[in-house]
Amino acid sequence: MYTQALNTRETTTESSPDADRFQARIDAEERIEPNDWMPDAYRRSLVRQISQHAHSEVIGMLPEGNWITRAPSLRRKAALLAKVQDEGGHGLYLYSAAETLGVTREELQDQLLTGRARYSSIFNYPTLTWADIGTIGWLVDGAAIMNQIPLCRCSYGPYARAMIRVCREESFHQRQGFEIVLTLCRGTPEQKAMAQDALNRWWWPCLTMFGPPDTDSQHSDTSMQWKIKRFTNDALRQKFVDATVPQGHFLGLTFPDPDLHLDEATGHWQFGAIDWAEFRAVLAGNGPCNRERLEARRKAHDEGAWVRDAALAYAAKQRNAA
Ligand code: BYC
Repeated sequence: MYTQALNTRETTTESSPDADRFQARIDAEERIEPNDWMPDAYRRSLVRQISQHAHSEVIGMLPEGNWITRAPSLRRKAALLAKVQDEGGHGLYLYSAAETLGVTREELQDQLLTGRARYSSIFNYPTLTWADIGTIGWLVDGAAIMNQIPLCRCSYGPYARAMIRVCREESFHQRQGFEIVLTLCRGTPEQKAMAQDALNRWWWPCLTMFGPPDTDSQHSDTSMQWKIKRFTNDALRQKFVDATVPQGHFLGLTFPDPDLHLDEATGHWQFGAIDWAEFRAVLAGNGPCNRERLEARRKAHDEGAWVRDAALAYAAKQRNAA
C-alpha cells in the first residue's frame, strides 16, 4: 500500500491444451473449484483480488468502529456493533476463500501488516461526525454491493459463494446507513447540514472505489476474460451513480459536483472529472489516514498474539489427548 505505483496493463499469453480447456470451461459458465487445473496467472490474480478484498473488510472496521462508543442511542449502537462485526466476518470468509488457492492466512496478514498489500482506498478517509456513519452505510456499502453482486457470478466457486452471504449482509448495511442519513435529513437544520457535509466529503472518494478508469485498468481485460469480473470499473461506477443520485435527491441533498446532470438521451447521470491524482496519492500511502489505519491494525494484531498462542496450545493439547 505504501509504495506501490500503478503498473502497466496485464495480458494473458498462456496457450496450451490445458489453458484452452480451462478457457472453454469459463466460456461455458462452469465454476472453477480449488482442485481444478487453472493457469498460474488466474490463481495469482484471484489471490490478489480476494486478499485485497479481505484486507478491505478488516481495515474497513476501523473508521466505523471509531464511532461505536459514541453512537447516539442504544439502538444505533447495537446496529453499528453488528455491522462492524459483520465486516470482520466477511474478512474471515474471504481469507478462507484465498487459502483454497494455496496461500496461507499468515502470509496474507504479513503482507498487510508490512504495508505490501492493498486495501480499498476509501478506508483511508476519516469519520469526523455521526453523519459519516450513515453516509458510509449508504454510499460505501452501496458501492460495495454494486461491485459485489456481479462477483456472486465469479468463475471461482469459493469466492462466488462467499459473496452471496456478504451481499445479503451489505444490503442490510446499506439500508441502515440510508436510514441514519434520512433521520438526519428530517431532523434539525444542523443535523441536515451534517448530512450534507458528510456527502460532500465522501462522494468523490466513493467514486474511486470502483478503480481507475477502464483505459488505465491493468487487470480488467484478463479478469473479464476469466469472468472474475463481469463489468468494467467505469460500467459499475456509472451504475452506482445512476442508482444513488435519485436517492440523494430524495433526501434533499446536493451532490458536490456542478457538472452532474441527467443525460436525457442515454438516461444516465453524467458526472464531472474525478481527481485521479488524489486516488494515486492514497494508493501510494499518502491519504489522510493510511498510517493511522495500519498502525491500528498492527496494534490489534500484536495485542491478539496471546489469543492465537492460546488457541494453538489448546489445539496441541487436544491432539495429544486423542
Ligand atoms: N483502492 O487493474 P485495476 C467493503 C488497485 S470492502 C485501492 O482496475 P482490478 C466494506 C488494484 O488493486 C469492499 N486499490 O484492478 C468494508 C490494482 O493494483 P494491484 C472492497 C485499488 O482488480 C467495511 C490497481 O489499482 N471491495 O465493502 O481489476 C465497511 C489497478 O486497478 C482500488 C473489493 O475489494 C481502490 N479503490 O479492479 C464497509 C471488491 N481500485 O493489485 C464496506 C473486489 C483499484 O495491481 N475487488 N485498485 O497492485 C474488485 O472488484 C477489484 O479488485 C477492483 C479493482 C474493482 C477494486
